[in-house]
Amino acid sequence: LDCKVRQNNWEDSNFINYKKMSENLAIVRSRLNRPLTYAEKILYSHLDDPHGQDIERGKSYLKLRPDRVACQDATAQMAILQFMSAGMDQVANPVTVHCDHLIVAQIGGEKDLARAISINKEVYDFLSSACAKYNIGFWRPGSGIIHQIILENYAFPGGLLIGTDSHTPNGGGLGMCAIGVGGADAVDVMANLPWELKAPKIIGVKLTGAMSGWTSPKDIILKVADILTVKGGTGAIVEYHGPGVNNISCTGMSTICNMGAEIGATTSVFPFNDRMYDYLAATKRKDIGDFSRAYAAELREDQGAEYDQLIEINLTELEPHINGPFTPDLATPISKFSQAVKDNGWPDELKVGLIGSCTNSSYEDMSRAASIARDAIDHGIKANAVFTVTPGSEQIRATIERDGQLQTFEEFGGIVLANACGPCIGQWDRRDVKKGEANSIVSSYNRNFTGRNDGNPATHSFVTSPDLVVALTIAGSLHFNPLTDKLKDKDGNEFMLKPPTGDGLPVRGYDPGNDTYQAPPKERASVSVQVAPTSDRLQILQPFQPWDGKDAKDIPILIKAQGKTTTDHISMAGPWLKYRGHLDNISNNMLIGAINEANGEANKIKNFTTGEWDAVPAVARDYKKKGIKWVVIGDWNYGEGSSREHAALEPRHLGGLAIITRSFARIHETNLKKQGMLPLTFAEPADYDKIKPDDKVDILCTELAVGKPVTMVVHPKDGKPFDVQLLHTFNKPQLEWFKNGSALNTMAKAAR
Ligand code: MIC
Ligand code: SF4
Repeated sequence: LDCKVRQNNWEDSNFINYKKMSENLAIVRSRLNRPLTYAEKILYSHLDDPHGQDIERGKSYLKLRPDRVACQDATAQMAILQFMSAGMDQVANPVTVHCDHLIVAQIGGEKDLARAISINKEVYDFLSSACAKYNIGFWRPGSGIIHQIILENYAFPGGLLIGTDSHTPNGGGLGMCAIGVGGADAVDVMANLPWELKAPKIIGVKLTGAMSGWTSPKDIILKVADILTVKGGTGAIVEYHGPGVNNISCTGMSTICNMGAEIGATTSVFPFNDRMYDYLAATKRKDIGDFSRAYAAELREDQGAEYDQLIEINLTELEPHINGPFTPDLATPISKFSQAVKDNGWPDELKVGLIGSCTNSSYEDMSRAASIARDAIDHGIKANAVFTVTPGSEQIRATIERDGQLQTFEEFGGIVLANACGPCIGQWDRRDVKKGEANSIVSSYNRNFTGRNDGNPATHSFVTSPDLVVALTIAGSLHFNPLTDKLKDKDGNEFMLKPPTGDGLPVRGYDPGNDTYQAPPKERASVSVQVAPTSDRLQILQPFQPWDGKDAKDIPILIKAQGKTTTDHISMAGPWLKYRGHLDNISNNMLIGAINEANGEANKIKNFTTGEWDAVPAVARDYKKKGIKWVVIGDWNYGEGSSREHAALEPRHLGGLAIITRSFARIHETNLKKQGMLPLTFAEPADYDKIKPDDKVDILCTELAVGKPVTMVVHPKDGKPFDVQLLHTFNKPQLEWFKNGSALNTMAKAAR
């Protein structure tokens, strides 16, 4: 373990430190004296203080030293703007930035990319110069989606990575603990502060048997989402193990870990095995594979390791699934899907099938999908719906172009889009249906919240494997089950599609394609980073005001949000992605998707000072101008979905004090704390129902103390005031964030 192996092929001076990790583990072992799960081993081997750290799953806050940080363009802008206010000359730990979210899908890869580069010039220039200045690796637009690039280049077994995107857990397919965070968390690591995480519980998923036919790795996570639901993974790491693991390709394991974000899990991870070794070798990192083999005993669970919850899935019996619409945990096995479509009145015609994205665009995915498309072409038929392909990276695109899958997709009638997020995040100039028209689309993506893909709340979006997307696209209907149903060939003869086949790794190796990486220059002092004061896309951040030290009395409820309130409802993506570097401008989307309990409508709330109904951001701005603080009331799992800290920065910027819910999604709760907001939960979840949208409340902030509830006095419009107890998860240092106005202010204070 003494030898020096580089973390990746791009950086000369960052090494994998298995020696240090095993020393740390030895210290923790002697203290805990029990078998450890693999996820625990990764975390505890990265402790800042293995001797002194409290370790209790679900309780203690761990202080960790991640190996790396990754940011995508839509979140990096805010992360870098915050880092700049810390006043350091370079990042203290390895960081990369990836341009993937800002490319709108319109006509096809090349043209869409060229247009994006010109429209987003200011932002790309900002990111590229900031990366050059602060010693950050920069992946230019066209390089691919962050998680795919991380898997191909940076992930390694046993490593700890944080990324400013909720699907960062994709790296778990290479045995890495890869965790999604908000930008402010990334800034801590960039500035060499330890990164804090509530010690997760560990959910074990034991896999037995082997998949065959139409079943694919995606079905494992679709099934797990069914079992655990969108909030079942909150505060936990999902750790896969058991004999079935060895039957899944490395990229297949990544698919499973990627979509673990949809159950709220902190991350998901697979133990190191030969499939990972093969992938490392295929991506020119055989030395890492060999090094991991030397350290292999620590790259899996100890015998007898205990899980907080255990799920078993027999892969031999697992059916293909389709999840949705509107929520990723509504799972239906393919054998029951047609009936479910009828029972629920979902539109049965399939309008668009979309494959690719960070979830499912491996060589294996593309090869299997192409085998199905080829089968159709051989029978003289093609796609019966619009069909799009988003390659996850330039390397994948170039390789499938060389090996012919890309041509098959085009022959099949498909459009190959840029190597980017595209329709997955509403970057889709969709023209085939009108807004408001009910219709169905099926993708191999991970999320399907209302309006996410095309901004049309009537679009029924389903997620499944690329295999089923292609099969349904051939049929053009949601009533088709390729396992049992026949299709008609060009002469009207019936035939059945052959189950998909495809290589896990390209036999001829990967083709790297165009060079899309910009390494930071050696001489960086002279690089200047420009933010024009007149820009509508970038804005230098101003520090938030510290807490005034008082209780908040008689303040309004800006909105009582009803039902699911995801980060897409709080800070919508799609067209708004363009303001991700400009806090004041993006604040105009604050909560515009949330449903107001008072009228069942989105973006229509009453301004109590005027009695007028208005848009949410407008009312918030009016309160702010009048010096009135406000709160939001929300339901379960508030802030589910994305890591975007804009969902926390916007309410802070527009004068909010507290967000009070039945429960929070992990990343969003931390984001709120970091920006100096109060995320509070009802001690009695039923109290949510007692609050009416036009009540006023007092928040007794002076009661705030670690482990103690906070009182909210509710003043109903008519009737007597009553008290409600609210809980919080602030620890002592985090309370300083609230008092100082933000984590960043706290950091600045410490530096003074
Ligand atoms: C998403 O899938 O929702 C995103 C867009 O990748 C987000 C990040 C963002 O909002 O910038 C995520 O998942 O964190
Ligand atoms: Fe991009 Fe979609 Fe993946 Fe998010 S889930 S990183 S938007 S491809």
